[in-house]
Amino acid sequence: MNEGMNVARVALTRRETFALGGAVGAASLGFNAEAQATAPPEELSILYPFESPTRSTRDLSGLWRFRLDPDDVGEKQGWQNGLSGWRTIAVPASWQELFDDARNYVGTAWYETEFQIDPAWRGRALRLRFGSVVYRAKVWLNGQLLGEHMGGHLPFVFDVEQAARLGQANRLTVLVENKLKRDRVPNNPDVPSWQWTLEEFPQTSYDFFPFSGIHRQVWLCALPPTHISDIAITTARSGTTGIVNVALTANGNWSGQARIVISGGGSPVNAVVEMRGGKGNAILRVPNARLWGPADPFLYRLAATIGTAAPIDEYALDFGIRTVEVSGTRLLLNGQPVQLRGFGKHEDFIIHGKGLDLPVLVRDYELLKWIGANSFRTSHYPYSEEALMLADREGFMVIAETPGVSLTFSDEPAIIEARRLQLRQDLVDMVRRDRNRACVIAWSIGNEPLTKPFHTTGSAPPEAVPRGKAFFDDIFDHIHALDSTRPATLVSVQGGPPEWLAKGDFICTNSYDGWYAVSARLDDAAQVLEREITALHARYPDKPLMLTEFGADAVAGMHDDPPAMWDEEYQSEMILMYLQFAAKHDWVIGTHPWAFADFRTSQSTMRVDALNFKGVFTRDRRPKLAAHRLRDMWTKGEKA
Ligand code: GCB
Repeated sequence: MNEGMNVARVALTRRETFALGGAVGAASLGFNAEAQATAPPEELSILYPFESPTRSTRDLSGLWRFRLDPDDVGEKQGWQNGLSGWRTIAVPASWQELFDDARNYVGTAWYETEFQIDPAWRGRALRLRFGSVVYRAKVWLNGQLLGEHMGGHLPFVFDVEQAARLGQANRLTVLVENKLKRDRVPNNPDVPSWQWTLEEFPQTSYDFFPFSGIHRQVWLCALPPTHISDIAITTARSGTTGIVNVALTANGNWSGQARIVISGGGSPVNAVVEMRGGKGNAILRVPNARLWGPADPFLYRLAATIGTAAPIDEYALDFGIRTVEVSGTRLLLNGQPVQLRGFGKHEDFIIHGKGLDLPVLVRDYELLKWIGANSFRTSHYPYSEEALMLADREGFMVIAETPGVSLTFSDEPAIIEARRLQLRQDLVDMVRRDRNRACVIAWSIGNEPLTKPFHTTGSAPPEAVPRGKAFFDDIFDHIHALDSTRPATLVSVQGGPPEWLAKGDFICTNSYDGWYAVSARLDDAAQVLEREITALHARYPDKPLMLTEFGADAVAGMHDDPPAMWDEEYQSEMILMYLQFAAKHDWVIGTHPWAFADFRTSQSTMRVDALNFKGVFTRDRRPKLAAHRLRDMWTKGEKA
């Protein structure tokens, strides 16, 4: 197969919706009319690469070769055929925290590694699965182009059967590029209209560092040629019985018998599924179901097998039985009202940047339990699959957010359309990846959209508000169509156009009275807060409201009395002020102080040491005063 054909095949596979519809997709993926005319092949499976008796997987993480390409000459010079002048990098990790000369670099970089493939894998479906590459990835195996992927934080897969060499060394090359552009999600302004007092370096439209690189594992997977390619589990209750609805997909339009076994509770529950054209459904009833929730995050195991006599493929995963719904101004888990207590977080840590860091993950959940939190939001992008698996086990209720942070609506329609197509594809991938997680109790389609980039001069065009409304109405329709079993929301910013929230199932707002507004005067801030949030509630009186962000920067170790901005006492007082507000209103369904821990952001006059200090833990996870105060309240079960 020649290189051109490979591009079309794989790119269509993963990005078909996005690419066929959009200027960005078509241009960036190098489509031609011929490629579009062929029928798109089947979507490759993005199921997490668990092993089973029929499946083998290898994590290719480790020490790779790395080279910056600031002039974008690598491809022309054939770096995909062998990288010279390289240094060593760790995968997964962000390059900015590793190399001083790349500290603020967001352009093109090349990665290369070599690995062997077991000759016994001949005849199996070979897949290469990337957990997250930020932002654009172009991938070659043994010099053969496999395809491209746009967008960070979500997995993508290539079929490598043609390019792989079994029993020999294989060279994997990845071009990674994270230029901050207007037509991406998140978008960045490339206009030189920054307010001089608010200049940032690197200039982003959002407040976290644009970490770049291969951020999660790269897996090589060997599957049976006919395999289970997707499983969608939804759960309901009828009395004490758990109703488990399973939709099974197999590749190649396979028809035949499948079996599902749910175990882990009392006696196993079985179903036989007749698959037709690659699809099959079963409804299983689990008597006396042990419902998943923060107090008892019980997980069942679902094992699916296709094939009648000898199994053709087996795949198993853990899942929880639970219901989640919005009822009036309440959020109900298993029919009972819940209050969400926790934080907005970041995937961010010293040296690793946004690279998957399992010890930090375990530590963070330990601290969430210590402080009495029951929930968090994956601000401002989808977190690793491991983060959600562990949240399932530990019983944290998660609001899972897209990478749609600080989207703006002052650009020309074609640019906004490119973002809409990217965000729609992100939603498809996020829902496919995470829908079986009990911990995901809601989707957030984005955080703090604005009519124009926050730090720029000039005003937004009058069309910005209606454009944003059409955009978010469409995205809400899309998420509701993809998953009708979870509420969806959009996290607004203090004063953001409230009409953009109209189709959300609950209202989320970030508010910084006492910090960015009414600075230093907490008594006055409390009144403004009361006025603003009750006005937002009055606009949507039939929906619950959640305070998804509020807080103050505090430099650990800085103290004063009376409290003053930047000291630990002030941060603590400001957070308590918001909790007191929440306690007065039964339509407030949750409070997530911003943020869990201090995190890296761009350099600016607003951010000492290029860190956002609103964490109640430091970046290395030591508690500030606010963490102790929250623990006092939350572990006593006070509404907050
Ligand atoms: C916000 C953003 C968050 C920022 C925070 C802040 O509203 O959602 O990403 O980090 O404010 O500290 O300014």
